[in-house]
Amino acid sequence: DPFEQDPVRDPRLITHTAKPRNAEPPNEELDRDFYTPNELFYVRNHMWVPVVAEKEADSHTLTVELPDGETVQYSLADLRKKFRVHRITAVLQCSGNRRSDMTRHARKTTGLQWGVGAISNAEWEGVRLADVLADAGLRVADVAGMTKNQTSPQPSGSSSQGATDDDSSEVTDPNTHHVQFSGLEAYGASIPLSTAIDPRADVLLAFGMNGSPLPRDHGYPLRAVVPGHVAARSVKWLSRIVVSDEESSSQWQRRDYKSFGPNEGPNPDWDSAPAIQEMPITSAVTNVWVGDCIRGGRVPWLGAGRGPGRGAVDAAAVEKDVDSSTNTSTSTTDKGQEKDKPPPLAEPIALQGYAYSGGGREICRVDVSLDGGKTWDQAELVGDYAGVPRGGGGRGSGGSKHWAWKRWRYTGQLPQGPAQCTTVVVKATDDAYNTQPESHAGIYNVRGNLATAWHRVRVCPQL
Ligand code: MTE
Ligand code: MO
Repeated sequence: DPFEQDPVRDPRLITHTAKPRNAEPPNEELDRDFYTPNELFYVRNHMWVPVVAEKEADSHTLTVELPDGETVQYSLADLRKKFRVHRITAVLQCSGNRRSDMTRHARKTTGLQWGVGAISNAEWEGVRLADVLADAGLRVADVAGMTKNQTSPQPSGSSSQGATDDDSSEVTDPNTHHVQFSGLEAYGASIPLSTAIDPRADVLLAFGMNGSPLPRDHGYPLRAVVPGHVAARSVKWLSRIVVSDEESSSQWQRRDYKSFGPNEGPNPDWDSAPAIQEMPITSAVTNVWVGDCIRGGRVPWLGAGRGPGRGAVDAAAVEKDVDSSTNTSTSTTDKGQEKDKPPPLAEPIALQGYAYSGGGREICRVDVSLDGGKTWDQAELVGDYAGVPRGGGGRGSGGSKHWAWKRWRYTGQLPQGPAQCTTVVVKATDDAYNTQPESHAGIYNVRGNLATAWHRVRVCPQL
């Protein structure tokens, strides 16, 4: 049993499959903090977890192969010693995040039926892939082929291990090449070379996560972290990097992580679609409180002195207006029962969730509807991501672009009306004015990738 040595998992994680282990944090833990705690970070494994003993970690070897076939090896200790260490706060999100929504609202999809938790946010510590490739001897001319340039400055004190100009390997156009990553258990994927060498793309070879060594489930002792990209490219247990004029030949590059038209069926022309790289925009409601839950102080950020968002109803005013109401519980499924009872009084409602866009695009606005999308209001964006530019150092420094999620909060009043249940909807907009599609039907694909439609949650206060 190759899974025998898999690590023990936090019991709070919701398990989709045990072997290989695939699990997501429960909604109430998912975005409790800006940084997802390591033991609650979602886990997506295609195979077993390779065993690297602690005492062998420093000698874990990364092999870098250049287009001319030359190889250079770095131990983990070499990486730490030779290169400047960077800390980047970035989300990882599986292309299957929210797939169960697509299944529920459109049609059957194949693959793990993730809820809204195949996404997490962490501060990653590691060295820049661009620095390592340059040190290994990769030289990349600019796209026009005019200048021959090092991809990034050599770190000071660079040892003789790195390549000299004589044994460097030149690529003339970074757009025609790829950087392939392989993990110890045979998983593999690739990214374009142009991303790998872009210092503003912040691609890391990471050994630290939220101030600790990488946990085994997340790639101990070394993984790629490709911010803003589908997490399938952030290869764990990284052991080999190949710079090539071809993408990784793995099924995860050539088939699984692609998306097709709603009509294209289970056997599309795989080569006709590009591999998913930068992620589209998405958002989700993670927590809903109604009525007495709010009055009873169960909303962590109400009463902690944080005001409601733009356009939202002040919590105290809400309380006064609905003092006589006895409504209490909520349901975050859309299977609420319609009961034959008189219309409820307006209830205060509090919501929280996350929004995220790929490619480093910043979330600028989160729209919330309490009536299924007829009327809208804006949520408050939590100010825990300052977007401090590179070099700021420390937690929250974020990196060159907006790689983290934005958490959002909303307080309002449920609409009064004959229906007891209502549908809460959330959608986000990024700095390129990308926003989410209204329905899953229009973006349906058999594999259920990129299920980014408006997130709808049925809320049924019970009398
Ligand atoms: N790397 C290896 N070596 N093996 C894997 O199975 N899964 C990929 C990626 N890297 C995978 C891998 C996928 S599809 C995802 S979504 C992320 O790892 C999940 O990373 P996490 O488990 O740290 O959240
Ligand atoms: Mo994934």
